[in-house]
Amino acid sequence: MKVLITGITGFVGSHLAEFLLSKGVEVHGIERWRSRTENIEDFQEKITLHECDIKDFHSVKNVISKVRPEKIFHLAAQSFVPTSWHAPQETLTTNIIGQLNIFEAVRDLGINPWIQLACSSEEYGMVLENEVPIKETNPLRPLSPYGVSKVAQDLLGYQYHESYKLNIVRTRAFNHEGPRRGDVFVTSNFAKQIAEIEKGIKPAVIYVGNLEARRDYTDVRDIVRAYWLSTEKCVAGEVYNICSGRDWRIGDMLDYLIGLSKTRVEVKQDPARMRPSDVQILLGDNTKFSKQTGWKPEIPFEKTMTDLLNYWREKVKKGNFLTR
Ligand code: A2R
Repeated sequence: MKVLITGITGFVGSHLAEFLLSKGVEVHGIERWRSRTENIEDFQEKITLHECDIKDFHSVKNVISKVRPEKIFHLAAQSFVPTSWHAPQETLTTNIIGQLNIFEAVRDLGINPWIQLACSSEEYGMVLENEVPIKETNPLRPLSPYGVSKVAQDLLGYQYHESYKLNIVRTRAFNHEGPRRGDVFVTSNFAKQIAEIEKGIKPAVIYVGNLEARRDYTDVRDIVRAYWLSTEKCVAGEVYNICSGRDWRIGDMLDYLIGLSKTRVEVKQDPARMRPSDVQILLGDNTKFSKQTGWKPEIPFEKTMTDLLNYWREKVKKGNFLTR
């Protein structure tokens, strides 16, 4: 089995690569010339990297033509919601046109690999109280350019399956966390701040945004197992929520992290960390995916948070500060 992972240098891609290597799969991935490779450095010699920017059709077609993968896990994206406010055009181009390039390359080459699309719970956007837990049939009311880009990726996947019978499976993952999460994401940002405070290199104050929002968290290692299963057991053209079905208030997640540390910290609101329009609750219903694949999350969120904090403690100890 030969697979291609776009976004292999990122948070999810690196975990997926490790998971697939453990199953004996031949793993290929794409990197850009200035990609940071620290997420994959522990196993880089076991994978094959190809230089490619998904915005460039020729580059995408070249790689797919060379690898001829049986499965493509399409994870490459501008993945950060707040950045999508500052750079909406870049977000839409990378996420939508980048994916279009993959579809068109596959069509041009006359191959039909399974293509898993990393769609997102951010597509649901504004969710009414009586709509939780959210099913796949819920209306999509995205509240950020990122959310809109993911709706477009999702629907483009649907359309290319319907029009050209491409073996596309769409997964809408809710929040996923764990070691290697970029420090712009809230769980990782809090964990990093705590590790820095413990080390004494930052005053004992944690800056926070909206603590009242509620999120459905799953460990990234459960998510990548789900992505694999989606290409093994799901129906092409269909869309599946991947989530734990349990929500956490962000403030409670922060209290849990602080409780893992012996250091006393003060929590302060930072207006710069509030989004122009935030999604108040994202709680998913994973029934469709669980029934189809037998998947359920195995790693408790408490372990995810502990592993994340330990990851940052290690990084801070080495003086190795990852930004994103
Ligand atoms: O920034 P890089 O060069 O390390 O690569 C990132 C890659 N990427 C691209 N690859 C090729 N051409 C591009 N134009 C391009 N733009 C970005 O996507 C990196 O390997 C990956 C993004 O990694 P993270 O930001 O860590 O995202 P994460 O959390 O792994 O999300 C994976 C997927 C995304 O589609 C999200 O939107 C979705 O799951 O939630």
